[in-house]
Amino acid sequence: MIYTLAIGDRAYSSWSLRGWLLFDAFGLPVKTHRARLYTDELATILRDYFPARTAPTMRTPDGTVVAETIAIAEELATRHPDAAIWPTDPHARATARVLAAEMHAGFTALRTHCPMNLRVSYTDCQPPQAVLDDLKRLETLWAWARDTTRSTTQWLCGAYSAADAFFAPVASRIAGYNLPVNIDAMAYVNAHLAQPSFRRWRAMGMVDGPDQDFYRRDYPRRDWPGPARLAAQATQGLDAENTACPYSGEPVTHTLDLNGRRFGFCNAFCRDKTVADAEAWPKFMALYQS
Ligand SMILES: N[C@@H](CCC(=O)N[C@@H](CS)C(=O)NCC(=O)O)C(=O)O
Repeated sequence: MIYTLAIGDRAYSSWSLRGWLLFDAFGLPVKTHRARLYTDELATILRDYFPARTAPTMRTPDGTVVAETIAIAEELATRHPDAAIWPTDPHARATARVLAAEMHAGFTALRTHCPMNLRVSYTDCQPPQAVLDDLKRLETLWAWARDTTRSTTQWLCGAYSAADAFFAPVASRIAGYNLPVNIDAMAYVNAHLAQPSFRRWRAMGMVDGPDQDFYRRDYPRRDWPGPARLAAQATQGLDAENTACPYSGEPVTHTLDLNGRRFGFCNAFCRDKTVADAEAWPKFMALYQS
């Protein structure tokens, strides 16, 4: 038995991203059950997670249901102290908890005006003053955290912690909506865009179902400002360099081309998430570089 996690569309469900990062970024295995938001899928999946009503909700290996992302963080941290989900230093840990709690409860203007959409980036979203105020508060909080914990990493409280996982969707909004923040805050945003677990989630989000109309905006667009993807392309045919899928070991049924070479996978989703961002997937990169 391992953990299971009910999630929404990866491109749009910011709380699901936070919940999943609490596993993937800390080396904890989890099986996801993905529901499409604005359909009855989530309610259907959550019948097995009573009394939860939102994504993410986890079920622990012993069957305990835990909804609310901050509760998931606390429960995983208690059950897996070696994963260092919170910083081990008491001052840094308390600081990280303050940050996660304020993120959990606040930044309503930013969240409302700029709903997370990992599939696009805009040049300008005409942020109202309330959004600019939220951004100033983020600059203040992030600078304070780095200062008070004397963080020497790119993260807020030393090593990547739950506080950073909680801000990953905000970082993606600042990047996606081209929101104005100071140079230190932008460096923190860029650290998130390059963080391996975030890249994996976004790669899956790029191919995880059709676009949702609710998130569509008519702002002018630009390229995603994160690390550039390798120029992989989905293709037909099964004559790949590998006969076994790099992820599952199962026989190849779907292929991609990359730099004149062809690689195979055992299903369309694993092929397509690799096309979306090949460098996000260590098992594929080991094959590519072999
Ligand atoms: N306070 C909750 C918020 C979770 C939440 O609002 N999740 C959204 C998806 S991002 C959801 O489940 N929406 C479906 C609904 O509300 O019916 C948490 O911390 O996990």
